[in-house]
Amino acid sequence: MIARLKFKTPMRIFACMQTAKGAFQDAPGHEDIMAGTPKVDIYTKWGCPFCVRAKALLEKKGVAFEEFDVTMGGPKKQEMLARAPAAMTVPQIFVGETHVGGCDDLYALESAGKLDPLLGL
Ligand SMILES: N[C@@H](CCC(=O)N[C@@H](CS)C(=O)NCC(=O)O)C(=O)O
Repeated sequence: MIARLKFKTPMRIFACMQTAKGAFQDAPGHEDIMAGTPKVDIYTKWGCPFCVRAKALLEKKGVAFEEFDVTMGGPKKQEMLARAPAAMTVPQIFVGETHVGGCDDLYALESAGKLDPLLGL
C-alpha cells in the first residue's frame, strides 16, 4: 500500500505516515474504513512557505492528507484548477469535496472553530 502513495520526497512520505490514517488514504474504499473522516487533499509547490504552514496545522491535528506537488504543472495542476478554477496560488486545500482555499483560509477556519467539525474531529 505504501508503494502506491504519490509522495515523491522522504519528507512527504514522513508527513503522510504521521498517522495510521495515511496508510489508508490512498486505498479504494478508504472512506468506509475511515468513516467520518473526509479525505484531505493539498496541492503544493516546492519551497512554498504557505504550503509548509498549512501542512503543519494538519499534522499538528494528526490529520492525514494527500499532497500533490504541482511545481512542474502537469495533470495534477489541471485537476487543481478544475476543482478550484479561480485558484492563483498554492496551497489549495480540499476537505472531501469542500474547497477550503489556501493557508490563510485554513487558519481562519481554525480561528473560527470551524476546522475540526469540517475535518470530522
Ligand atoms: N494567501 C495565500 C498565499 C499563498 C501564496 O502566496 N502562495 C505562493 C507560493 S508560497 C504562490 O502560490 N505564488 C504564486 C505561484 O507560485 O504561482 C495563502 O494563504 O495560501
